[in-house]
Amino acid sequence: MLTVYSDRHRLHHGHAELIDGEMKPCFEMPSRADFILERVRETKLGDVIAPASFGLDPVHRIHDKGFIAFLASAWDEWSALGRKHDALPLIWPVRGMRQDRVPEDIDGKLGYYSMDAGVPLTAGTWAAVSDAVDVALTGARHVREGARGAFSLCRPPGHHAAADYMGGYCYINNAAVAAQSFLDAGAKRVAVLDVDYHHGNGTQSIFYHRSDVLFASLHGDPRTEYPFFLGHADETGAGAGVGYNANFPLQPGTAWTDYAVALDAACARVADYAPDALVVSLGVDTFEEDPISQFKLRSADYLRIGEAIGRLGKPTLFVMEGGYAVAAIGVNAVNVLTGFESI
Ligand code: Q9C
Ligand code: ZN
Repeated sequence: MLTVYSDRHRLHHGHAELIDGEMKPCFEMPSRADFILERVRETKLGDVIAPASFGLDPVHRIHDKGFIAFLASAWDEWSALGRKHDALPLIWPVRGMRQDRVPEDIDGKLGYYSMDAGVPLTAGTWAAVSDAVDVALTGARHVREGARGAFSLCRPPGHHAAADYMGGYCYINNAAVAAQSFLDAGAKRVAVLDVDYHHGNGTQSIFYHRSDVLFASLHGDPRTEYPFFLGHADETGAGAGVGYNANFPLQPGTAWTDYAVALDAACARVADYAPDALVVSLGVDTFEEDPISQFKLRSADYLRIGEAIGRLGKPTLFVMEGGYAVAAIGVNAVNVLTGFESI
């Protein structure tokens, strides 16, 4: 299987995040991609290529133009004030506050265009996130051209980013942009299967009112897990999208036996939908040693996930999302891909 990778991911390296009441080094760090790439090479998964440039048109098919312009200029606006640390939001327009006026000040814009403070903007963030979406689009093109599968080694991840906000380490929704690119090239239906530990609130919200993208997700139950405010089982789509959103919230401590039942159910939904292409939001933060997550999957279980996806028999693009047990992230992510290829 081909891997698409850009070294420019390392231009994004946030300094610290707020966790358990302390500023700690960001869990979403450049070495994550390094370990995955190393494992891709070690296992001889296939060629590794650099992304092509697609420009912003495919990004604007999913994201608000004002939001993307904000991502591109935020660091300059922040650093022009003489600020040296990462840009971080500190106020949000919650219940009853105005959502219809975009502030002119950078502190206001940071809050307007974010859902949490897990998204440091640095001097290199825009370069990294704009390359990550090209990584996703290049993998999608490869699948459109006939590959059975491709791996877009995106960093930073994307599934928490919605049309007009960032959050949860995510800026541009790489998987959603890739899914749309299949539709724009003639696909009638695309499924997104999200196996990251966290609910893909961004992807869900982007496609919630649409029937041309099925979103199916397995994740920690939002009653007790981030992102808390989306990801419940009763979210099944709205308007034209009714019936095209499927959430499988799972309890803390979930190990393979229970996970496999939900995975089979999610895969059955994908199979029923009969998509022309499948995008997998591939997070491996379901691992038992993940430092911020509560599932108990083991490395060998990722082979089984890949096999289940392979049995769907669809042209499949894997888009890297989360996974913070850095030493094991390469083995776990590549196990999904080799499991897929074994079918
Ligand atoms: N107590 C992705 O996996 N913070 N994002 C969680 C844990 C945010 C994860 C706090 C986690 C975001 C792509
Ligand atoms: Zn995650």
